[in-house]
Amino acid sequence: MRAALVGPTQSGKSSLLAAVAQAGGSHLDLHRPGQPHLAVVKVPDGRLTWLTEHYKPRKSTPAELELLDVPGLDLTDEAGRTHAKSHWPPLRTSDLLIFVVRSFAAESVAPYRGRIDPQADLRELLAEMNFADLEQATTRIERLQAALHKGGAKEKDQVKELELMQRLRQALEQERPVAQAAASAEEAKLLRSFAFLSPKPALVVLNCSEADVGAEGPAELCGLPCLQLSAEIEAELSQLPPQERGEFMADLGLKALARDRLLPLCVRRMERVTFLTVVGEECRAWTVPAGTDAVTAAGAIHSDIARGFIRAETVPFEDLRAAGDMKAARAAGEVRLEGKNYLIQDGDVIHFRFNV
Ligand SMILES: Nc1nc2c(ncn2[C@@H]2O[C@H](COP(=O)(O)OP(=O)(O)OP(=O)(O)O)[C@@H](O)[C@H]2O)c(=O)[nH]1
Ligand SMILES: [Mg+2]
Repeated sequence: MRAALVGPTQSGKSSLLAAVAQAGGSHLDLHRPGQPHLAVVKVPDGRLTWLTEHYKPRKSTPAELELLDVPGLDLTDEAGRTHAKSHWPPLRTSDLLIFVVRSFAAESVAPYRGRIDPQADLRELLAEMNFADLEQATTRIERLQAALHKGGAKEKDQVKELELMQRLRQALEQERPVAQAAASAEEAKLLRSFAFLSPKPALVVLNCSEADVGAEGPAELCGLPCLQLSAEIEAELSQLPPQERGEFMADLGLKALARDRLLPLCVRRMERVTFLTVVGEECRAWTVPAGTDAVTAAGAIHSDIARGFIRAETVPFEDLRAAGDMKAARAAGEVRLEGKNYLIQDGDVIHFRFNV
């Protein structure tokens, strides 16, 4: 799971990355020559916390998420835009884009384009993603046309792909969703293989000034879910010992840290579900794409468990908590025996039975 922080210059991306990583005690890698900063962060999950307190295992392993901090995009001139393109590859390999725009004003931090307008900044970023896809599609169309001109054994496939790319280009020009260009599941798969930017799941962080901390902020910006927070305040909070954070947060009217608000939302936006396991001395949270079946989920743990799959003993976390423990949940008939084709639901606590 990988998410990338993307935004105009000086919007607060690096401050946010540092805050989220430090608050969770995660490693922050700022020295990756030629590559964006990276933090591998632990996704906070109250269900895992409950299981850990209940079972007291030696090890408690949360799901992890890679956060990339891409250098700010300066799209105000051609040189900036050319440079911005060098950042597309890490965005293409990300599963989620987090657009960071600012509404804070500070004399020492020059605003992008000389004005504070987060909505306009976001519109510009979205248009740039669309434009990057348009360029990619156009390049592909030109290559296919050149190849068709020469003829060859792959001609039939190339004609089909050309038609798809032309439909795609039309969709992008009309600002329609990329997925609409695909006429079949096969075409949808081919489109996905190009890792276009505009169809990626996304959310917005609105980096606000200190005065707005604790206020709700808009729920959406340009149709994307939006979290309002102050990267600077969060960075300060993350440097405090955890036991001292509560008082400061109460003063600021903050109910939760950026880390606790942002990371679970990232997982949801990536359309992934979390299941939990308690095996031996370890409680662990795993995430898989929504719609994953039990045998595939078992394979995410170990290929042997998928190969020797017998059944998945499954109980929804809330039912387990209500029952008090596994024994009581079993007695109440809450623990189901599911087969290979069962689709994993968010919050399932699963014990895989297998035989190899
Ligand atoms: N007042 C205020 N300043 C902030 C806030 N967030 C970041 N800053 C300051 O703004 C400057 C830029 O912050 P960064 O986190 O480096 O921004 P960035 O988006 O990573 O910048 P680039 O990578 O250069 O695009 C720093 O001096 C921060 O201290 C905020 O919420 N309030
Ligand atoms: Mg930065």
